[in-house]
Amino acid sequence: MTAKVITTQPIEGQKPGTSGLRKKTRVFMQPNFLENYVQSIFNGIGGVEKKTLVVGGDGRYFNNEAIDIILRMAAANGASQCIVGRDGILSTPAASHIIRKRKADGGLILSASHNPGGPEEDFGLKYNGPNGSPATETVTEKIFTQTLEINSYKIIENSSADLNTIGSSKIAGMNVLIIDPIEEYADLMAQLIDFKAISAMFQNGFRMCFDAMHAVTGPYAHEILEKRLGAPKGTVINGKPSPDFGGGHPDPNPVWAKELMDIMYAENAPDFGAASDGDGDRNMIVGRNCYVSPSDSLAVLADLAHFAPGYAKGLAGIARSMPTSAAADSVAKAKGIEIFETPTGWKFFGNLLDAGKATICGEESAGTGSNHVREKDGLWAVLMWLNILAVSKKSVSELMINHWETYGRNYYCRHDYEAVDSDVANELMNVLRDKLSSLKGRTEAGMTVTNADEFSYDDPVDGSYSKNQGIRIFFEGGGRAVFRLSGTGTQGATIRVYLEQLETNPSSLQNNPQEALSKIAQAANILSELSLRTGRNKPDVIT
Ligand code: VG1
Ligand code: CO
Repeated sequence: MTAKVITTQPIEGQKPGTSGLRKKTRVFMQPNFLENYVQSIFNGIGGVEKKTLVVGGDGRYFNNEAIDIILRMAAANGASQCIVGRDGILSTPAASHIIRKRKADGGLILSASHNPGGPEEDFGLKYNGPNGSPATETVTEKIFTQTLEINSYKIIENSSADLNTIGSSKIAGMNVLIIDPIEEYADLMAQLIDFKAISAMFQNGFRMCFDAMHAVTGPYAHEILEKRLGAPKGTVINGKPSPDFGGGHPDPNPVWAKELMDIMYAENAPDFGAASDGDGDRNMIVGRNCYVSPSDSLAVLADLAHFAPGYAKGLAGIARSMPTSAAADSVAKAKGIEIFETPTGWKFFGNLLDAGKATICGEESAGTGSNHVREKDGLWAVLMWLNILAVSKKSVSELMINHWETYGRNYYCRHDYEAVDSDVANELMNVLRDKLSSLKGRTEAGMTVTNADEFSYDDPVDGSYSKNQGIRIFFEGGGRAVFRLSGTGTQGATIRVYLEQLETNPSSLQNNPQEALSKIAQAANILSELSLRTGRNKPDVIT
C-alpha cells in the first residue's frame, strides 16, 4: 500500500463560509471535489505528517464514503493516527471534546449542520484546530488559497477501515482508532451538571420531550436523558440518526421542529421540550406553552449558570454574536462582568474562550455553549436548562417572566428570505451600505434612525480584523435591525433580517413578539427596499 499522487486542478467555489465548506451533496461527490478540499486543508495547516486527527460526521448521506476518502488521504499524507467515532458518527461538540481530551492535532467534521441531507440536499466539511475550535479566518484563508493552487493530492488506494467496530486497525502506516464517543461526552456532562438534582426531578414526575430530529444527538440523548438521568423511555423522540433526517430539515426552530411545538402547546403538554440540530450543536428550548428565544436562553443560562456545579464560581465573561439580542448584555452588566460582541460563527469565540475572557457564549441561531468545549453544544444547553429547572423549582414560563421583570425584555425575531437571486441580494446589501451615513435622523413607520453602520470586529486576543460582518440600523427607543447574507446556504443567497426591541414597561412584557416588532420590521423593509428588490412580501422562515 503506497501513497499515490493524483494530478488535479483547482475547482471553483471552495471558499469556506460561516462554518466550513457547504455544498450540494452532488457537488461534493464530483470527481476530486472532496479530495481537492481535503488536500487543501492538509496543505493549509502545514501538512499532517505524524499528526493525530479526529474524524467524524453527523451521519448524513455520503458521510462514510467521505470518511473513507479522508482516512486514505490522511494515511497517504503521513498522519500517524485518525480517531473516528463508531459508524463514522460524531456530534460536533463531541468531536471538539475528543480533540481536546485526547490532545489531537485537529479534526475534520463532516456536516452541513441544520441544512437538510440526502443526495439532492447538502453536505459539508470543516476543520477544527488543536484547541477543538472551528478554524479561525486566518486558517480558513490559508486553506482557501491552497484550493486555488492545488495541482495534486495523495491517497492510498484499495484500503479501507471498518468503521463499525471499536478498536484499532491500520491503513498503510496510519493507525485508525474507532471509539464510542458517547461515554466520553456523557462523562463530561456529568462533571458540569447536577445529574442528581435532575434525576430527582424526573423521579418526581417531571416530564420532558426531546426531539433529536433524526439527527446525531439521538444516541447521546438516549444515553444521558433516559439511561443516566432516568427519564422515562419515550422521552427522546426521532432518536435514530438517518442519512436524510427523515426527509426534514434538522433545524431546531418552531418551523422545522413543529412536531415538538405541537406537543408543547397541546393540552397536558410535558413540562419541558427541547430539540437539537443535524450535528448536535444547536438547541431549541420550549416550556409548556412557552417558546424561549435563543437570545433569551443565552441570557437565562448566563444569569443562572451558577446553579450548575461546573459554573458555581461564576462566569469570567459572556460572548454573543452581533445579531444576537442584547439580553445577555443586561445580565453581564448586572453581574459586573465583560460582554463581547463577535461576528456570526462559532470560530470567533475560540480565542475568547482560550484566553479565559468568556465562559458562556451564544448565538441567536439557537447555539449556546461554554468553555467545556470549543463548539456550541445542543445537549449541554438542554442539560443546563434541566439543572436550572431542578434547582429553582420553577417552570420555564415562570423563569422567563422573572427574567424579563428583572432585566426588561428584548423582543426578538429573525426573518429569513431564502434562495434569493445572489445578484439581487448583493445589490440590496451594496445599496444599503452606500446609504448608511445618510440614514441617521430618517423616520419610517414611526421609527427614527439614531445610527447605522456595518459591523467589523477586532479580535481582542490575536488582533485579527474581520470586516463586513452585517449592517446594523439602530432606532430611537432601543430598537435595532440587522441585515446579513447567510454564509451556510447552498442555493442562491439567504437574506437574514434580525429585529430587536427592548421593552422595560412591566405591563408590556408578555406581548406577541411579531406584534412588538412590527414597526421595526416595516421600517427595516422600507430602508432596505427588501420587498421592492426581491419581490418577496413575507419571509420564508421566521424564528
Ligand atoms: C448560521 C447561523 C450562525 C451559525 C452558523 C453555523 O450561519 O446564523 O449563527 O454559527 O449557521 O451553525 P449563517 O452564515 O447562515 O447565518 V450550524 O449549527 O449550521 O454549524
Ligand atoms: Co449545527
